[in-house]
Amino acid sequence: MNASKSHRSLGTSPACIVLAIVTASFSCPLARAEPAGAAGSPPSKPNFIVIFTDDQGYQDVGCFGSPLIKTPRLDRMARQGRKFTSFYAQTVCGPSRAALMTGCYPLRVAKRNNQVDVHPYLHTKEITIAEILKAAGYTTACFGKWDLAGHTQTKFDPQLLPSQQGFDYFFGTPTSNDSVVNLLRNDEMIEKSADMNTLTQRYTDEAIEFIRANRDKPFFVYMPHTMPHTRLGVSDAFRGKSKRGLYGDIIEEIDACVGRVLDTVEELELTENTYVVFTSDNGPWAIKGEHGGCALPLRGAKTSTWEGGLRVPCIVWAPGRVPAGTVCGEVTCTMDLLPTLARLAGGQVPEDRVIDGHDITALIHGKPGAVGPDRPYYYYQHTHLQAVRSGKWKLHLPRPANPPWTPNWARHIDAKDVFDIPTPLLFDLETDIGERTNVADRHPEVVARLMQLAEEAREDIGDYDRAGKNARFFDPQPRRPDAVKWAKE
Ligand SMILES: [Ca+2]
Repeated sequence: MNASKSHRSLGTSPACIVLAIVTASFSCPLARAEPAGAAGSPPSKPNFIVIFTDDQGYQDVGCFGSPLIKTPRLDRMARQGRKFTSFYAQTVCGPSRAALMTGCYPLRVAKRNNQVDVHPYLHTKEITIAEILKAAGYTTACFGKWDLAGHTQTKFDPQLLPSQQGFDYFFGTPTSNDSVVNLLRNDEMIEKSADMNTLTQRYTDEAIEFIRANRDKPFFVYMPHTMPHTRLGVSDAFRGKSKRGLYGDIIEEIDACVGRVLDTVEELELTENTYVVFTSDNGPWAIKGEHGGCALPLRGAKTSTWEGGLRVPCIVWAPGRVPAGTVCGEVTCTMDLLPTLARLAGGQVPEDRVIDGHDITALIHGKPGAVGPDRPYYYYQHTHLQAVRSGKWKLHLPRPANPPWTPNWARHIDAKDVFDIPTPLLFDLETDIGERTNVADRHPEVVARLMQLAEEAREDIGDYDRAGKNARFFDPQPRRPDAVKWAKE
């Protein structure tokens, strides 16, 4: 009998956006402090569901302030769970997935042939969150957009698909929907040019089917939605229904699909043994106008290292474990999920390599007095370190408006957010979340401290013109030829 069936049912309401990790009981020493199952039930590991939308802006959830988009399920998820308001992803799709999968800055992780493409070819010798959970006894599945085997719908590397990176099951697409979406089941192409209007529901259908089939064993379900990345598509049931155009329709459909997942968790009586996490891979593609999202009150958008580029909405739901209706403003990030889920699962975080993420279990569980990890947060745009955050302070490093060593990202954001930065800019994010008032002149000691932190990152992780000493290279080819090129100039 499923141990979770003896757990108290949560009630009737489904949640909002959830990254759900379903937990059962733990057998490892680290987990002994966790709540035990009901009397007589064997310990079990929690389940995890991570829902990762594409290009959804910081404001594009009702409970994160959207004035027009209705997200009743995500809002309820937040009322039953915990909002994270200083949660960071990366500035674009591929690197953001590399960070989530490995718990590391994208520039640190190994790529095929040591090349740093804009969208990584994630090396199979990297250890993914799925591999860690699989080794801990989990059944693992990915439903949606992978984007770590090549940013192409046809010429991707089959050796780098989810099946080679720790996932038992895959239903989804190799990369973004810029052109078409081809669908794979495991390693087999099953459908070309799929109807994008159907994707949100189809990924959800398949994920729910998987959850039902695996309800009696610990599972990790990763749902990287294709939407709301353009080209936009929505089912007829949601088309024209929102007050925010097609983009709003799509968010409202995603919201409903999050609700379907949460309803399934509740129906299967897995509520008290599942963590659901909902978040986005980067900021909104604002230049798409009505087809893009919104990051207000943050500055900037997707591709930029302004807050709007990579600070994303995040909700964690696990009734009975995560305190209902609470908010955490500590600096947290997608990289933290790997060590956190590993801890909750009784899994092993790799010890033979640097992992940037921290275990934020205490923050997720709302442990009294818990504070964020003592670490700086680094803002990379592709290979370029552009800013650093420490506590409430964020420092933008000097740089040209559109550095020649990165892609032409400037065309992706509002022109007023693109300018030369000849001297460091310092912002107090607690009082100035929109990064409007440069206070560098008033706090030279803070500027100096953050400049030093940036230098440490350059040495450790790297920058556009140097390979970091702890960046990983597993192949015989030259290391970071792009860095060699720019270091010479
Ligand atoms: Ca994206």
